[in-house]
Amino acid sequence: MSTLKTVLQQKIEEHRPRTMKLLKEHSDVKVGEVTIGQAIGGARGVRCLVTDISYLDPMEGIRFRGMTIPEVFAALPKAPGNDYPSVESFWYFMLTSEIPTMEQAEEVIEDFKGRAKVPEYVFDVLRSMPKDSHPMAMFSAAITAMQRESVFAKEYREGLGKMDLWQPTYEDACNLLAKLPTIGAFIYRWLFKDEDIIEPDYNLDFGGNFAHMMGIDAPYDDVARMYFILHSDHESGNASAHTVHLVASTLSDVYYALSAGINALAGPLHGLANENVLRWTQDFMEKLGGQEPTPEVIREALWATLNAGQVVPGYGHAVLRKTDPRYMSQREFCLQVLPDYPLFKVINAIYEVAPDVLMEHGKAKNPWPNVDAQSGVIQWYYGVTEYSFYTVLFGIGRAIGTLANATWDRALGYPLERPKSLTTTMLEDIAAKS
Ligand code: HAX
Repeated sequence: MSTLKTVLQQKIEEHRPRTMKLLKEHSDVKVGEVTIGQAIGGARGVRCLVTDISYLDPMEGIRFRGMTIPEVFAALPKAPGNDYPSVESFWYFMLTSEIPTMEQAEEVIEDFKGRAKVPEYVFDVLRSMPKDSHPMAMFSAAITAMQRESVFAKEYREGLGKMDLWQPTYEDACNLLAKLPTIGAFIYRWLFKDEDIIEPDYNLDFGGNFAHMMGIDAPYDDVARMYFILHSDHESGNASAHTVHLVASTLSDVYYALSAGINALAGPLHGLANENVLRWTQDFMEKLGGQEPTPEVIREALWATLNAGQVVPGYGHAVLRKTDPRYMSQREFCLQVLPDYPLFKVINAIYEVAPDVLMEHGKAKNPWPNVDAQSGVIQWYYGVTEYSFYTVLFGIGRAIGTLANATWDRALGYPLERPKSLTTTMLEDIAAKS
């Protein structure tokens, strides 16, 4: 067994008694109460999910395994010449909460190379889809198509017991994750580069191979590592993570569960916001026709969007109440690498104005930018200007967190998710008695 799987098994065995004790001795202890506003309003703030892999504080932002984004980037091992850690070392960390040594990270990189080959039929499925298919529909279809590869589905059919289900889930998770860069890059080259596919180079790590198959030189490999890690996880309640958790709780394997999560990510209120930020900004710049994007002109454009009943993409959040540290991390990258890039300047100029406009508008509880407001600029700078592809990049990253969570869900024997619904009349009765 690999070092990662052995350490994971130890961690699981240490953790299980904690969950069992809580369930056995404290099942009736209340964590909170649900209001009528929450029942109708998308369960905002209802505390009914458990994960130890990441936690989102409204004011501080995300912590992965207890560490902030800068701490994670600083602590994980990096290959010589790279500024960002490998996705594989991050995968080790997310699964085990331990910072791997360089050797342990290398072992995962080698392990992934053996799992990375995408079956030929997946490309046939993608090639058969119309060229105006959205890249996210293609990404989701490719993942679903591979369900026949599931070790979990096979071993479950053969009668594997509940407490061992994490093992084939782990195998599926590694097999699936290792293939995603190839699938993503294939979709990109197929749709946008005249089908000029670049074969994988299995000497490279996850991020390096992705950059190679995209056909983009260094430092895009580091950009890819940064991007995938930043987008990996945002605790369990966001729509994509929650969807993966929900679907996997039926003991659907992670091929079904991740493709469902990708479908959730494809919504404009969620991951598609990164596409819409660029669409909005490009439309805006086109309308400017070379005119300087002064604060006044930006204000007008933002108000035009709000007055049309639309949301300003890239701003607001269901949990965060300050600027997203994932936004800040990417902004710092831009300030270092591309401070004078015109698109960055426009995005920055919007950042100077949009929070005030949203506060004046008075609806959004959080007027600050989220991860999606900044990510497209970096892609655009490196030549990935086809913004309908951006959410696929997010999806590859999001797979890391959701697949780690699905593995732990099975390890801890979490049951089928099944909240209870009430009727409107019941709520009216409850309200009348309050
Ligand atoms: N522009 C305009 N109005 C906004 C807004 C924005 N950026 N953000 C919130 N609002 C509005 C909501 O639409 C809502 O209006 P109604 O009362 O008319 O329904 C009101 O403000 C209150 O919403 P909220 O409580 O502040 O926010 P929610 O938890 O309901 O929604 C969203 C959170 C992220 C969906 C929301 O802020 C939004 O639509 N933002 C723009 C889209 C976006 O950037 N999404 C990506 C979020 C990050 C992410 O998940 N990435 O994948």
